[in-house]
Amino acid sequence: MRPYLDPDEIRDRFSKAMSDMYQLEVPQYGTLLKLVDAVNRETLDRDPDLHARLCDQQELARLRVERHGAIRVGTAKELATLRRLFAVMGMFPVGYYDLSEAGVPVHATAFRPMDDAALKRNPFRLFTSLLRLELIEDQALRARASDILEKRQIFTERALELITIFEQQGGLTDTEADQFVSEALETFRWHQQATVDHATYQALAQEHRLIADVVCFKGPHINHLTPRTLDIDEVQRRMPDVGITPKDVIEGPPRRQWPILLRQTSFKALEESIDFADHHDGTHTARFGEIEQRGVALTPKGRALYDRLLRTARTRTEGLANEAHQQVLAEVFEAFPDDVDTLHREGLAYFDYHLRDRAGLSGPVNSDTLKALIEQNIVRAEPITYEDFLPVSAAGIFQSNLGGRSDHSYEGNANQAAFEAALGAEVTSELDLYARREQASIDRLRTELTG
Ligand code: OOG
Ligand code: NI
Repeated sequence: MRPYLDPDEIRDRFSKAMSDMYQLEVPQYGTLLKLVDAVNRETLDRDPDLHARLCDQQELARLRVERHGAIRVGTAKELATLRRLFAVMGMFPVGYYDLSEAGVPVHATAFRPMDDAALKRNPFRLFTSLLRLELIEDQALRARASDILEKRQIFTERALELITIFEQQGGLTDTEADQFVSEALETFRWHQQATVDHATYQALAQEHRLIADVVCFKGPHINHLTPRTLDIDEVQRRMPDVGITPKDVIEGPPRRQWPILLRQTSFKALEESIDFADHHDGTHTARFGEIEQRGVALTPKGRALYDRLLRTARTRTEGLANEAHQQVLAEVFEAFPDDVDTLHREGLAYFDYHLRDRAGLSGPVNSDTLKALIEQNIVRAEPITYEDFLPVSAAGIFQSNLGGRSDHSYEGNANQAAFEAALGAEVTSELDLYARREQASIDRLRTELTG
C-alpha cells in the first residue's frame, strides 16, 4: 500500500498556505498577526497561572496556528463540492447558522476538524455561507444572479481530480497533497477583475452588498482570517496604534474571569479597486481581518442563559461605543456564574475530566461521586474550548463589513433541511460533539478508577 498523508497534515499545510496568501493580499492582516502575537506574549508573561493552564491543556502549541476564515458561495453544487474538498483535509460540516434572522440572506455551516486529536493538531475551520437567492423578491434580479453563478467554475480541474483520487484511494500521497493544497488555494484567491459589468454589480449590491460579493467574482475569495488572542480588549485598544481601524464593538459575551463561548472583533474591510467587465473602474469592500478569543463551550442550559442575557443587553447597547457597550454587557452578565465550580455544579458548561491522583480510590464514578472527586482534588475538571461560531456575532461581523445594512424582510427563514440538501449531507450538531467528549472523559475516568 502506498503511504498516505494524514488529513490533519494536509489541513495544517493548507491553513499555512492560506495565511501566507492572505498576508500578501491584505498586508494589514500581517500587521494584525504581529500585534496579536505581541499581546499574547505580554498576557502570558503577566499571568503565569494562565500560562500554566494553557500548557497543561496543550493549548499553547496551537495558539499560534489557531485560525478560522470565512467564504461565501452561490450554488448548491459549489457548496457540495466544497464539502468534498474539505473532507480531504479532515474538515466536516458542523452546526447550522441561520443569518436570515439577522437580516443577511445566507445560511451557513463551519467546516472543521471534529475529534480531539485533530483539533489539537490544527483547529483550522472555515465559516462557509450559502447565498439564498430564493430570498430575493425581484424575480428578474434573482434569475440574472442565478444565471451568472451557473456559468462559473470555482475549482481548478486538477483540484477536482485530486478530490476524486482522494475519495477513490482513501488518501493522498505527500506529492499529491502538496499539489492539492496549491490547487485548492486557487479557489480562495482574490480576483481584481469582476465577471460582470458595473451596472449588474450595482443592481445586485443595491439588493444587498453580500449578493454582489458572492455573484460578481470568479470565486469565493477568502474574506478574512482570524488568529486567536488571549486578550481581545487589549488588541482592540491597540489596533489604531498600528494603523488599523477596529470595528466599533467587540461581539459576544463580556470580559470574564472564566471566558465563555467566543468574543470577536475585526478591522474594517478595505475598499479595493475593481476592473469591471465593461472596463468601468469601481470599488468593492469585502476583505478584512478578525481576531477571536475563545472560552468554554456551554451546555444547552448555559447557552439558553447566554442567549437570554445577550437579548437583554442588546436592548440597552444600541449605538453605544465599545467601552459603554462592554460596561452594559458586564452588568447584565453578572447573572452568569463566573467560577468553574458554579459553572460545573449548575451544569452550564462542558468539561473534560482528568484524574489527578488515583491513590486510595476504587469504585464506580457516578455524577455524585464525580462532584466529590473534584472537591477532593482527585479529579480535575478542564473546560472544553468552544470550537464553533455564534450567529448574532457573525451577523455583527457581516454587517460591519457590508455597510451595516440589515434587511428584516429576510427574517424567519431558517431552513436547515434545505441547507443540508444543498450540502449533500447532514451537519453534525456541535452540542452533540461537546456532550460526547465530556461523556468520553467520564468513561475514561471510570476505567481508570476501576481498572
Ligand atoms: C462570515 C462572518 C462570520 C465569524 O467569525 O463569526 C464569521 C462572513 O463575513 O462571511 O466569520
Ligand atoms: Ni470570522
